[in-house]
Amino acid sequence: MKSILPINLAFERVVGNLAQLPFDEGIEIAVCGRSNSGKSSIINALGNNKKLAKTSKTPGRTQTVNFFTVNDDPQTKLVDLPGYGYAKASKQDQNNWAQLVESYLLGRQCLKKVVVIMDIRHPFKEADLVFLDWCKGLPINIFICLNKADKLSNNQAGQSLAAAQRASQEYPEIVHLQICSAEKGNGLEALGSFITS
Ligand SMILES: Nc1nc2c(ncn2[C@@H]2O[C@H](COP(=O)(O)OP(=O)(O)O)[C@@H](O)[C@H]2O)c(=O)[nH]1
Ligand SMILES: [Mg+2]
Repeated sequence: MKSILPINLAFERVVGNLAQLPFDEGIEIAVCGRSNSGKSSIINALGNNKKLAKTSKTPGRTQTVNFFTVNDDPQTKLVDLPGYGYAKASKQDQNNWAQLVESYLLGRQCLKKVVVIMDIRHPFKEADLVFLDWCKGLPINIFICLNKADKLSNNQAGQSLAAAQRASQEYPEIVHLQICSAEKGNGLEALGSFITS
């Protein structure tokens, strides 16, 4: 079977607040997750381009939303939302994040799919639940990536997946949980089909 990867992801625009969002049209697929879970690394691995999104060892505080067109279709966009759950972020930064992301999620008609990146060693943390609770009842499908699987044995990864599956029962919008590694590249085909299908 022909691989679905890499996806052609082309940077389209960056916005710093909701007033700058493009028209609410076409299809948007949002990507979010706790800072340091590997969100940028996954986007770069999907696009096979290390320059698409900045990766870092220290969690950043960027509160911007980056748009990428998917496979040259100007009506289909991957939306890189700012990460959450960074313990050292100021209250002000956390409030700004919450306002931006919650308003985007709740107000966006063209948002059809959401990808949540979690570190497989720490899935479904409090900050993830806050985010998933906002998604409750929205007409979207959610795909969960349990990333950094290379840090665990297959057995440990399986246990983490089972625990994550139990936690996900609270969220009917979650359609798939996938063990993956941005570093090794495994598990990304399924994510690629979710994004492009
Ligand atoms: N071992 C391993 N490290 C990863 C993986 N994905 C990301 N990382 C590392 O985790 C750190 C944070 O990654 P980044 O993509 O910047 O996370 P973001 O804050 O969620 O965008 C970086 O040091 C990455 O190299 C993975 O699959 N395996
Ligand atoms: Mg990042």
